[in-house]
Amino acid sequence: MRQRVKVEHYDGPAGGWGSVKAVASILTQEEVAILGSEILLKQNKPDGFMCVSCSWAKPAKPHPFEFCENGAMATAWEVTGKTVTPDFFAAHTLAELRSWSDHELEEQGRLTTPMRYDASTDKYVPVDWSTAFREIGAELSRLGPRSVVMYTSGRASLEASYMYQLFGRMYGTNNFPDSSNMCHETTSVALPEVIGVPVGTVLLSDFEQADCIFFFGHNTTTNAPRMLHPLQEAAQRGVPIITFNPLRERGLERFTNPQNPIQMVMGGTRISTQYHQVRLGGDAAAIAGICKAIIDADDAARASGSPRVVDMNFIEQHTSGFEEFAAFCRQNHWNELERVSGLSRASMTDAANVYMASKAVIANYGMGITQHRHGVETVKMIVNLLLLRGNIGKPGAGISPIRGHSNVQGQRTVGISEKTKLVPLDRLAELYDFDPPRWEGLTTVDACKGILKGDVCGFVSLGGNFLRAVPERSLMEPAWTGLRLSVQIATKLNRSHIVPGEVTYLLPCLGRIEIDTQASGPQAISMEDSTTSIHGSRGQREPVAKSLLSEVKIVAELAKATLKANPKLDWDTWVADYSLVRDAIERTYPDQFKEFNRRMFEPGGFPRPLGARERKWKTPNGKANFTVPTSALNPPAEADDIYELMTMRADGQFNTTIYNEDDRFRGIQGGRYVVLINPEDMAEMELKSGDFVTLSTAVNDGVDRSLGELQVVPYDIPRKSIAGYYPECNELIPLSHFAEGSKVPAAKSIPVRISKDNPLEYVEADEIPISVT
Ligand SMILES: Nc1nc2c(c(=O)[nH]1)N[C@H]1C(S)=C(S)[C@@H](COP(=O)(O)OP(=O)(O)OC[C@H]3O[C@@H](n4cnc5c(=O)[nH]c(N)nc54)[C@H](O)[C@@H]3O)O[C@H]1N2
Ligand SMILES: Nc1nc2c(c(=O)[nH]1)N[C@H]1C(S)=C(S)[C@@H](COP(=O)(O)OP(=O)(O)OC[C@H]3O[C@@H](n4cnc5c(=O)[nH]c(N)nc54)[C@H](O)[C@@H]3O)O[C@H]1N2
Ligand SMILES: [Mo]
Repeated sequence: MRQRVKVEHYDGPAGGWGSVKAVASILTQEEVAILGSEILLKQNKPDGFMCVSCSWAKPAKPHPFEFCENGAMATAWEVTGKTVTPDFFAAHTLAELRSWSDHELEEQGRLTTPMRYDASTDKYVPVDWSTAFREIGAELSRLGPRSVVMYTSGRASLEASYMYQLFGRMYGTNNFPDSSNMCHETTSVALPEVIGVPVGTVLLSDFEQADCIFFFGHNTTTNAPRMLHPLQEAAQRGVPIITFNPLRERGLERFTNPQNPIQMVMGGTRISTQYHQVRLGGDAAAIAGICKAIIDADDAARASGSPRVVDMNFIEQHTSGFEEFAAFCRQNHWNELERVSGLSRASMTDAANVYMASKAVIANYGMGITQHRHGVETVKMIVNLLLLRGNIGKPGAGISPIRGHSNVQGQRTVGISEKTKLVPLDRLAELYDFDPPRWEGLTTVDACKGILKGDVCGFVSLGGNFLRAVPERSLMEPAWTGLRLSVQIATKLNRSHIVPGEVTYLLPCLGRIEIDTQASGPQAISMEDSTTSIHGSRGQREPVAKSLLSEVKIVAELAKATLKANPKLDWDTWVADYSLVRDAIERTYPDQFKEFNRRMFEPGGFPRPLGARERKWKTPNGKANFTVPTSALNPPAEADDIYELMTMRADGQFNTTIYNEDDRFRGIQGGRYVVLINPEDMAEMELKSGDFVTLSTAVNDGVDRSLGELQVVPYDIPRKSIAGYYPECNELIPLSHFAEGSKVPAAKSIPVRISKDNPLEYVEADEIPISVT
């Protein structure tokens, strides 16, 4: 029996009084009212700590409160006074804990003590650190390195990540999937082929110079709220902001800066000047339409002898493939582009007209692009659009993939990758005198396949909640118990910890906001934001428990317990002084991390050099490449009864961490088992608001995937597109359903059928006052 969810239309802007109230309430909930608010003043400041929530850039001149509602929630969640002690584990079997919700598990507080699973009682029992390291080392030594996966979630520092990948490579594995494999890997695969870098090209300063900004598939409102500040400034300068999203996301419509009293009274700034509610997966077609309008205008200009619309100087000097792409644009038919994008020709032409009138354009995008079967080609379509008018490698312009986790991009930079070509293996071999493995490692999807087949026997997790974040839950959870070894390095209890393997350890670590004291004194760590800028971060708070170790220390001890001694590398001196790890990173990547230790606290961070930013294209042909999509532009399903489901984040969550059950800006409160459907589709299916339905995945591969008791919420969403929440809906995603080329699970386009449940009993949600009207 599920609690009935409360649905009310939210009319307020993003930010505003609602944000202030939400911050106050999370500080109270996590029992950090006084301390927490002091801590918040240090958030994202050059002398403070870098937020543990999103990866958005940190300005050189921060606001007095350089944090957002969601960043404050993430901070409170980490510095909470609540703790999970051995008594807690003595009181609950894992079977019992598996019946708890994601929220209930993490809400218990911070993990404090290393624990080992005891199968005879089905409980975790305390273990001392040295025994844990010794036993894990022995297990790893027995397992073949190819059968071990070393996962990373994008929060660990550059220092811990560099050491982790070095440990793994010395052990003999390249199996380094990380959360990026479920996230922006699509970007990391698409961009190198077309512009020669795996990351975005914009800097924060470009937002001040742009005269047009595009947004594809990102919910900035909750997932990178601080980005609303530069957007608001741009909007106030009159910069057109053109958004493509099936949902009308609040922050991309209106934003009130909660730090500005006048705005708080006046009601905020309009953000998007055009808002196009594209069909799920319809972006490639929408961009093809915009490009068609541009090429048509350019053809007309050429015919009449007027100045060209496309930037021919740039195209001739810097690119390849323009003529083929232009031919592709001419040959597409408007009625087909309209059908596939779900937009009118007029909408696509409106966007094209603004684009053509602009001199410096930024294109931002998020999971609404990367988590689709054709995600790689859609990213390349965004690049095509930018290249037409030379909008890469000049001030105010560029491509801006908005990364997820606060250091996910940086981890890839320092060698966490299953793709050997992205890692300087020769350099590592030379520096540390060993033979790194040369075979390609496992992606997240391949790691899951290996676990299902029994080829993967050991799983080490540096943070994250792998089992809850991946597709195919109904097969993955039973298979997980077949692991010989599961080692979970974590701050908070989650589902991946309570589905045990044969030998299972739960190792609690310091969070980024905590003071990390080693032999040489308190240590700083570093990370890279979405705009390739590197920032130092210093812990501010005494650790919640004395027994916690830092991630750097845990990785070093695991390495020492597993590997033979290496005269070129002394793990203990690195642990004693993290600046030595940064020196090692600099030696490995001398161009990227020049004078790392000296520069790491520069206000605004120091940007890594990036070829594409200087129009140096490190592609095989030395050019920026226009590409023609090889697949059809992702047309909708033929069958009438198949809907496309996207699984998305709510306001009250950070990935699998569920702070609360509300999605404030979408007006949904008190529950997450909902499905958002267009009212006309509802009428056709004879569904009423509040009915309960079951979704079943429409893939015929012999596996039955369905999820019932989802409450129907009528919503302004294109027809045949529906929406539910991640991670609740993850069991509907087949493992084989991923982006071609990048293997990112296609979590935004799951083909499903909808059937009505029998009338259910339900309870009303508690009366929760709606925060802003
Ligand atoms: N507070 C908070 N911050 C976070 C996170 C969090 O969970 N909470 N997660 C972090 C992480 S790891 C990541 S990767 C990012 C995720 O941030 P987002 O990239 O915003 O991810 P989602 O919330 O999944 O939302 C995807 C957005 O894409 C839209 N969308 C879905 N399908 C399509 C489509 O086909 N076309 C278009 N144009 N739009 C589409 C959805 O309506 C939604 O607005 O945020 C990071 N920041
Ligand atoms: N259906 C669907 N599935 C998705 C997505 C989607 O949009 N839809 N999004 C995908 C995306 S973009 C991502 S990035 C992945 C996220 O996948 P993960 O990164 O694996 O998951 P998180 O929920 O971010 O991990 C939360 C856990 O990290 C641990 N943790 C937090 N801070 C620290 C720390 O400082 N150190 C350590 N060691 N541990 C810490 C805590 O124990 C917490 O429970 O999920 C993916 N899965
Ligand atoms: Mo992500």
